[in-house]
Amino acid sequence: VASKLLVISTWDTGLSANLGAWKVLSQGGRALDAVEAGVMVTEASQNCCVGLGGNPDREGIVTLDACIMDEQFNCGSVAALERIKHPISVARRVMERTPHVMLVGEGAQQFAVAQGFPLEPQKLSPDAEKAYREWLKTSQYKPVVNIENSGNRKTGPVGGANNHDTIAMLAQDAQGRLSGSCTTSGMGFKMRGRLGDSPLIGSGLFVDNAVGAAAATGQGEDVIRIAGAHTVVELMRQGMSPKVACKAAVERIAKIKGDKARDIQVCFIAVNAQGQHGAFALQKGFTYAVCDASNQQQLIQADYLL
Ligand code: SD4
Repeated sequence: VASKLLVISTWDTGLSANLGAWKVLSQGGRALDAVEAGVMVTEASQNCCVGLGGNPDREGIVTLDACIMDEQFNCGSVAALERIKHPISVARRVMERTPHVMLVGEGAQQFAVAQGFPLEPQKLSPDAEKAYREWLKTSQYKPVVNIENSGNRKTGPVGGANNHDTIAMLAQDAQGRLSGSCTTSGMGFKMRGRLGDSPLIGSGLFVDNAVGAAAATGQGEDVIRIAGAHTVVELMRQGMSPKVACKAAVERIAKIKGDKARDIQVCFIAVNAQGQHGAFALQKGFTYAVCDASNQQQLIQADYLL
């Protein structure tokens, strides 16, 4: 069976990221190169939840998390990385040029600089600066559901603007190779040192070429609790479709959270080895972007549980 060229990614800004990935895929490139190039588009944009334009931690410092995984279980990850524009590319270097899978904090930054990545100024974007000042007034840690698709960093969904994103991306190339990437500034105003699911292989991202690939976005703590992306892939291995597997993982989290499920958002996207894709979210408002030969620009409203 000829494999299906495909790239899918989270939230509305997945559309422009997918185009970046599609350039690679449509020229016969490798899925791994596509998922790196794709999310670099989002990392370079001024965005509330990805890259150096993202919201800072409670101390006012932007710390970035990213990971990448290919079709042969090679994987690389960086976490709590500061002042580097493209954490996804550093994650790939960790994968390809070190004996390790994960580098964090200062060590990750030293490695990035040694690899030739420029150290950017430690400075908040104007939007992040504003959001941080606003946050300091109450200093309350309260994640906003669907802030990624909101036009407003502070108050959450307002519809319309849709200019924010935390991005996870999955792709299949012409040779049937699956790869995935995930990159984020993490939950805004997190405790210093906090990591979410996004840099964790098996939680934010997992790829098993024989079965499929999955990735997560939303409240990282609750994705980690069930090793989310790995769970979705294992459910596909048991025969579930991508969407049904995503739904089962969301249901597992909802059951654990009980009444508190309404306070959070978690979302999964998945692709199987046959090139079928699907997604599911805990709450309304999660979108994912799909790009394939027939639909170069498709944004899908994911179904949800609550
Ligand atoms: C985190 N999962 O740091 C990330 C945040 C996210 O869309 O995905 N937001 O918990």
